[in-house]
Amino acid sequence: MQPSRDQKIWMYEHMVLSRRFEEAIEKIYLEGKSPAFNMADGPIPGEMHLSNGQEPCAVGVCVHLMPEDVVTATHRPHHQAIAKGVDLKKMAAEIFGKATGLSGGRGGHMHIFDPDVNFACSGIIAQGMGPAVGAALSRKLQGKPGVAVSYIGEGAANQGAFHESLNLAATWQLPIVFVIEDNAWGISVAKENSTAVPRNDVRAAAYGMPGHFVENNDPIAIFGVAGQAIARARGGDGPSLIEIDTYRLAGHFMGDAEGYRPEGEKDALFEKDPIPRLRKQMIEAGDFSDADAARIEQDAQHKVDEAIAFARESAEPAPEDALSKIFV
Ligand SMILES: Cc1ncc(C[n+]2csc(CCOP(=O)(O)OP(=O)(O)O)c2C)c(N)n1
Repeated sequence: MQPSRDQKIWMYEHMVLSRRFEEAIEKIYLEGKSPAFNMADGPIPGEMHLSNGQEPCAVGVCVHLMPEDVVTATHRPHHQAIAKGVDLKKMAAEIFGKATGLSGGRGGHMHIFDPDVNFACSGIIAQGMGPAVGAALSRKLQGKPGVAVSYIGEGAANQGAFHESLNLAATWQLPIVFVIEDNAWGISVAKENSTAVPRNDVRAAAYGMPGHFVENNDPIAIFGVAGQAIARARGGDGPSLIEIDTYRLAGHFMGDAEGYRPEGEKDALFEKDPIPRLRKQMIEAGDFSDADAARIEQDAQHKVDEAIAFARESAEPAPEDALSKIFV
């Protein structure tokens, strides 16, 4: 399955939008933090996990999704949220902890929740898998259209929730696709030190579902494999698992000294940055011109500037409102 020109342009637009958004967040995160990385200070409080480099995993899958489809994402959620169509202004405001944010500023960057586009994420790793299975089950039982996509990192694939979710999804033949973004590191722990098998796609066989592996962080290859898995789910043929070989260009979180990386790893990763790679590939294929690509990049920057301005100008939640929208 190959993407159309329009689909490739959509993927490029959303990869660039995600990258520009995170570049802005990365700069602002450091504002007013004293000492540096004091999580309580500055316009963006709390931890910050950037997904720079992992954008292909978001666009190659979400380009196939409809508004009624559900995505549950991880603690590193910006690329997935942007590809699922979460409102950028409300997401920025949520990250800034503002009253205009998606959850009134109560969730922050690890808890982006947007019922308008059926998107949720969590700071608890593998937490989204059970709710994604539930969303898929509800669609099946109610005879409604829609599939669920559950994103996790390769470290989270060792959680009990992973195995329980795959088992139920296969037992009930649910319309769901599990997507593992293998960025090689779970914080500072290399995959080979946490996981008994080199590739998680083989684990799918234990649950009687197809397992796929996509090499080289390639959005076009991800498009093909994800298209097949999502079509299978939509057609009532049950779940699939996809593991994607990807990489994060940043640390695990803002402030990570990254001493665990072998020397030269970072430089090598930047050399295969998927955004310039796709740009070059699309120009060579005649999908767009250099000027078209530049326009897309300017447009993304403009959207990001607007979203950041909205977040900065929005009011803080009122103190008397602190306990509203909180469920215990
Ligand atoms: C249940 C649970 N245990 C531990 C943590 C702490 N923690 C946060 S991120 C992380 C590593 C996650 O690695 P991976 O799933 O590979 O995702 P990545 O950070 O690489 O995107 C851990 C252990 C957590 N958030 N939730």
